[in-house]
Formats: sequence, C-alpha cells, structure tokens
Amino acid sequence: MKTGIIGLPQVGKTSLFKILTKAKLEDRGYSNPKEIHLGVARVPDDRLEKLAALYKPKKTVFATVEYADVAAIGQEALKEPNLLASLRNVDALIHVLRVFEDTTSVGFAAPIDPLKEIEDVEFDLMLSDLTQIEKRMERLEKDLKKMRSPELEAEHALLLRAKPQLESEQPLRSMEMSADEKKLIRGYMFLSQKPVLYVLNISESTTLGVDLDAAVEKYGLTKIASRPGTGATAICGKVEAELAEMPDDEAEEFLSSYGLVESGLRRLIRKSYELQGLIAFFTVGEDECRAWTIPVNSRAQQAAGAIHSDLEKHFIRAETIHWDTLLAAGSEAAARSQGTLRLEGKDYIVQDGDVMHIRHSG
Ligand SMILES: Nc1nc2c(ncn2[C@@H]2O[C@H](COP(=O)(O)OP(=O)(O)OP(=O)(O)O)[C@@H](O)[C@H]2O)c(=O)[nH]1
Ligand SMILES: [Mg+2]
Repeated sequence: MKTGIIGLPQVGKTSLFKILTKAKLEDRGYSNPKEIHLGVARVPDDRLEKLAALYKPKKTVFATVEYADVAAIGQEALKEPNLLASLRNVDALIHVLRVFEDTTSVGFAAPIDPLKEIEDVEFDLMLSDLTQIEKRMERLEKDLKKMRSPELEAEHALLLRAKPQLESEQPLRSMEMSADEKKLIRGYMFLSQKPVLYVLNISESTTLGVDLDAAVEKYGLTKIASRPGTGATAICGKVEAELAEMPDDEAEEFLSSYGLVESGLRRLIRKSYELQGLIAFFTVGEDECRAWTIPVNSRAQQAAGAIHSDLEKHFIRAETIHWDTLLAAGSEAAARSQGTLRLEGKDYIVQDGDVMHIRHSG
C-alpha cells in the first residue's frame, strides 16, 4: 500500500514526507530534487500500545504505510513519463495545501487559497486521465471494427461513461461503478480515481488553541471531504517537525502548550489508512504484539493469510476477542472464563481492533 504526496510547488510536500517517515533526506544521497523519495511510516495505534502494556512483549510491531514524495504537480509535470508512472502506481493520494505564509522565502506572493489549489491539481489529474481514455478509445474502436468481443465492448461502454464525467470536470472517484466495472477499470490506474486526503498545512501561529477540524471548516473543505473517496485534515508542518525530534513525554507537553491534545500527524496517518478502506487486527503474546493490515470486510481466513499463506491454507478457527474486551478482562484466561473469547470460523468478518489467535493444522 503506497500513498503519493502531491500538491503545487513549494507547499510543504517534502517537509511533510520527512516528518511522516522520519527520513533524513540529506543523509540518503537524494541529490536530484526531481527524484522520487520513498519512505515508510508507522501507523500510530493506541490500542496496540495498550495491549503491549498488558503483555509486555519483547517486540511491538505497528502497521506501516509507504509514502512517496512524488513531485510538484502543474506546468506540464504530468506529461513527464517517469513522474506519471510513479503517480499511477500509488494506491492513494495526500494532497498538501499551503495555508502558511512565509515572508522569508520568495515566490509566496500568491494569496492563500486551498480551494483553488485543489481545483488546479484536480484539473491536471483529470486531464491526464482524459488523455489516456481518448488514446485507448481510438485503439478500441479500431479493434472493435475488426472483431467484436463482449470484453472490449464492456470496456468501451465504460470509457464512454467516464469521458463525459471528466469533461464536466468531475473526478472518476465520484463516478458510480459496479464491482465488475471497477475491476475492468483497475488496470488504467486513473489518477482522479484514487482516494485523496486533502491536508491543510497551516501556519504555527494559527494553531494556537485552534482545533484541526475547525481549520477544515474554516477553509471550506468540509463539503468536499464528504465526497466519495475523499477526506480532509490539517496539520502544522512546523510544529510537527519539532515534535518529531522529541521524546514522547516532552512531545505531550509541547502539544498542550499549543492547545493541542493530539498530534496532527497521528490523525493524518490514521485518516489516510482509513481512506484506503484498511483496518487492523492484532496478534498478541509475550514474544510479540503486532498489528496486521487488512481490507475492511475481510474474512477470518483471508486475514490469516496476511500473517502467512500457510495459516490461510491450513486455517481451522480463530480465537477472537475485541481489544477493549480483552483489556477489561485483564487476561485471556479471564476472558475465556467469562465467555468473551470466541471461536470464529473461516467466514467470520474480521472487525477493526479484533485480537486473534489463528488455530491451524499442519
Ligand atoms: N512557515 C512554514 N513554512 C513551511 C512549512 N512547510 C514548509 N515550509 C517552507 O516552505 C518551503 C517549501 O517546503 P518543501 O517541503 O520543500 O515544499 P515542497 O512542496 O516539497 O516543494 P517542491 O518540491 O519544490 O514543490 C520551505 O522553505 C519550507 O521551509 C510550514 O508548515 N510553515
Ligand atoms: Mg519537494
């Protein structure tokens, strides 16, 4: 699962990438500013931390997400084949919007207007998709003249629906599609179809005592964020950059001095995880407590496959309990005697926050 960080030039994309992945880019020999930076971030999870406090395992393993700091969008950028290819390859987008003023740098003469930034970047994404559709349709129409096939006809019909959608400046993520159509369209990796999280990069002075949801409302993103496959949040890049360098207890104090209860970065990572329809289940023990990432609505047997393909193959049952029920019971033995530790079969739909022991044969 990879998330691409996009946005107009100089809005704070690389800064966000650095705090997300704790990457020290200058140490890693990224010499070319056009190079795509890749890094991994830990998905913060209070539930796993609490489970680890109960089990005191040797190792606690958080879920991770991969981020790509692609490059600025705009001015023909999407016509560059390398950039376009890496952007097509991501599963979701984080779109950074500038809400900070920086008088010390040049080029910040433009007024702060996140809605305009969304419009501009979305336009480029849609234009790139439209160009791709037009090329493919030309080819398809030629092929269909030679030979009619139901697959090609279905594809053609779908593109015929997608084209006017883009022409009327509606991203493909808001087009209704059946499961079959989604499958059919997947191979195109359309940019405007990818789920997007808009991130307002707000200035440190406005964060004082301001809650981050209020920023989303203030800059007019609430309505946009309710569209399909779309979310919005805010962070203060400057504050987060300082936070990233601090030990946890100091970080907490620092946050409260800004009137914040939670780091915006934690929320951001979690939101981008949710936006992709991902949930976590846990395995626990004295050796290791660990979060595993699965798509929402996964069955228990598929979830076992996230751990190991053998567990999926030889799956018998899963001992299951929700994380907070387990914590309230205090131990698995106590939960078992209370009857809250259940045995679930292969078709059980795993819930976000389930703790599971997979029983298997062989
Ligand atoms: N005041 C303030 N300045 C910021 C913030 N985030 C980034 N900047 C400044 O904005 C400039 C651009 O930041 P980058 O993170 O390099 O932005 P970018 O979007 O990666 O830029 P390009 O890759 O060139 O498009 C730098 O001078 C940063 O110091 C912020 O939250 N507050
Ligand atoms: Mg950059």
